[in-house]
Amino acid sequence: AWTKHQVGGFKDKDGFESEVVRHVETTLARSLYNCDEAAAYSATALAFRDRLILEWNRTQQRQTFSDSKRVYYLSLEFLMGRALDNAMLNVGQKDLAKDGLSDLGFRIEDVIQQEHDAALGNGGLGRLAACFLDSLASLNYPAWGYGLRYRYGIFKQEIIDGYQVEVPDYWLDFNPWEFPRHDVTVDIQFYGKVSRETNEKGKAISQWEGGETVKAVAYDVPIPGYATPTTNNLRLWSSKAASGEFDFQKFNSGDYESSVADQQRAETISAVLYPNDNLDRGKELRLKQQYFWVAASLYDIVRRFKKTRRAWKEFPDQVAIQLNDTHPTLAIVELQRILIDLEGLEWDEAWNIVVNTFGYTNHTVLPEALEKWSVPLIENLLPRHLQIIYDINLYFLQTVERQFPGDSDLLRDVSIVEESEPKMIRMAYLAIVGSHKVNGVAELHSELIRTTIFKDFVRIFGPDKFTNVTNGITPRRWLHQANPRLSELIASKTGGHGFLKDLTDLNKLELYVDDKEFRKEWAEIKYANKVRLAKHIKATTGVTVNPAALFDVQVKRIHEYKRQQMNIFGAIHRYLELKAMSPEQRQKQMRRVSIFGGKAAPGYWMAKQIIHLINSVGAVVNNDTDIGDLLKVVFLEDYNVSKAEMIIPASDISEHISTAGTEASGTSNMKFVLNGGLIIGTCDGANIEITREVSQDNIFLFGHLSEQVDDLRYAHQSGEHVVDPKLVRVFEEIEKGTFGNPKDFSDLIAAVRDHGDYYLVSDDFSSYVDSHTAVDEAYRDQEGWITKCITSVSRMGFFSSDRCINEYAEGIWNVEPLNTTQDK
Ligand code: 26M
Repeated sequence: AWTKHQVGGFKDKDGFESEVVRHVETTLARSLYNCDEAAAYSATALAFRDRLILEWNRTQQRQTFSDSKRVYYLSLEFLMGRALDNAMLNVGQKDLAKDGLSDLGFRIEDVIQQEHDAALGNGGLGRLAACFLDSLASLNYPAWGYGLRYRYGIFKQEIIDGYQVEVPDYWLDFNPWEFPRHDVTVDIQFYGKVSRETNEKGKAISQWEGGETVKAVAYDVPIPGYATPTTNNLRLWSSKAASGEFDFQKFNSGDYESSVADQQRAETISAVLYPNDNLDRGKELRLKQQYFWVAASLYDIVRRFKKTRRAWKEFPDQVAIQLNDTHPTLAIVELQRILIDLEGLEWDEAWNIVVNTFGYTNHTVLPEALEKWSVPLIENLLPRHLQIIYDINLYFLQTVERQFPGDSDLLRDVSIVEESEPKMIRMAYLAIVGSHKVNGVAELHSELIRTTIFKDFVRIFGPDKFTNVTNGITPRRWLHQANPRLSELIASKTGGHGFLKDLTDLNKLELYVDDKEFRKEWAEIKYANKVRLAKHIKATTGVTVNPAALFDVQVKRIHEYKRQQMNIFGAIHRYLELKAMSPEQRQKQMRRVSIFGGKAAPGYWMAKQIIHLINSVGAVVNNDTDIGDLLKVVFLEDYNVSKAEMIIPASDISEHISTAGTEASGTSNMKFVLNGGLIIGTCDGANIEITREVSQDNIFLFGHLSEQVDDLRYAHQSGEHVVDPKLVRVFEEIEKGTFGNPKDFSDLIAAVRDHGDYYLVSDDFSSYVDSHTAVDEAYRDQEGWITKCITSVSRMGFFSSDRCINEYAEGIWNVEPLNTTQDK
């Protein structure tokens, strides 16, 4: 069995304190007298880091000696958030650290707050990767994450005069969680040209020559599992100028400037995370990032495989590579290139290895997010890869032609090369052809990819290649860490913290749903979480909110398909209804706080208008003395992982209201319910499976179904589009200037009224409003509400990312956990 001592934790509180003091005095070169909270954080982080390293090294040794198959999770995004709290909880020593820090004169909460989020991601896709790393380590899978070490993560959002302003996120000033591996580097080639030679055996050999070289340097981040010694590795690549003779001469001959310019150009590759979410812009630097990261990672993986001295055909028995969306699809081409050009394998043998190695996860059906790269761009940057892509396509289309003779429409439709001007490479198609499994991230989404965007590939490859793995979340961060009091309460009823390792244990709670004392504590915890959020709202926006009001939360990236515009139109509608009431009538209404948060991609005009409208409505409503605390509207600045940890446990109801068929899964929906909040949502993504688990009675569903969406859109385009009368009233009020200059919001209104209402805001508006009325009525019955919340939490076991990772391991990777009890 695992004990604290085994994971190399501190022997006792004194042991911890003396390590903190040592780091303050030596590593940080400060005296205890001028040790502020920032220094206390640094020293605590360094002390825990030292502990993690020992287990990390042991884990790597164990995995190497056991010779077992490893999983490599390739993701351009890892939205990790803070590491210290997580590390303390995972090694089971947060209480000890709390006492130790208190002896030194610090409150642990304040120390934790000093840490800068590691925000190397945009939203759901990046956070999913982070939850997966936690589960992989907690379940003892031999697994590595591979990503890019961006110098700037997702921008910080400031709200100035109601508008979003982007501020660069320079997060690397002090990062105790990474270890530079200056000895682990890979030279990455770009541009150049391909020459063909014939070798002694008369075989044609392609060689990629010339061009420029950039150096990839590895930075390793330890990933501790919960209550296990397993500490896996996240390897992030940083770009650097390759110091060749050429640069040296330049520098020596006094050509400093161009030498420095070369250096800067190289470093630009890993400089910044692209801030788009669900949008592809086809920029050359993005393609460079992708190849740089993929090539470095594959070189590393191949190098590790070669040390085993196995035959190449055993590669897929040792290596599983998962592609987090199409962003790493070039890995398929790169591995084929390594095998045929560098290792001398025959095409078919190599291709077999490639296909058996890769799995591809699709995260979106939105057409604007499906990656395509122009042929001239690839040809220039990666000339040999383009040739290989053409060959992959040729062989693929030949098999299609044999299977469906004469179906030239099909050939055109499934071709990896789109015959446009310029020609484009369809990355999703390349990923499908080069993988043995393709999965969607929730049942509806997986069904949609099988029947719409990838339907032709189901005909060609058969249905078994396409599968579903419904997303999940780590209960360690999203319950134990974010909501410690609720975690303790649950532990007290379910027989300890076992539910954090097997979340289906939550079902034991259903026995206590009528337990008075338990219900009271439950309600107190929710209230305390709301008080904490109310303080944050006051401190950051100046708005006073009543913690007894219903907290209605929508926090996620701002996107038209997620329909924050519908939410704010709904809030305006509520405001108008309240205004129209007599004071006596008003007194009977439920109090609401409408809470928004989320970043808009910097170039996304409509999303920025939505933010501005929310803030403009807040400015009016929050200062209307007729309304008081019956309605408040707030926009929380700079939504990120650590803010989510505070906001989610404080919600009564959260909004997951995407147009049916557009949100692949959603994962915050799971986090909210796990923390004792209810959901208002559409029949979309994982909402559907949440409903299956918690039952229809415990969720507020509304709106049209995904099957109806095409017909509705078609009707909008052909006939006159009639806007819902309540929405018309909302538009009138905006256009009257009630919320400031109506011109600022005219595009938001026009999208619904004049441009076909692509996201069906009007079609769903009345059922949305009705659903909110149902929420009010349900909340009026506080006892009934608490019953719904407890029942829902008890049924959330399915949504652990542990379940999800086990499904990948069994159905896609064919890997098993590694026993950790053997070693001394
Ligand atoms: C693409 C090209 C250039 C720059 C950026 C991108 C890009 C970045 C992120 C495209 C898509 C990105 O993320 C998509 C995403 O986050 N999808 C979400 O994935 C979650 C995890 O599976 C799901 O829960 C969400 O429903 C889905 O929207």
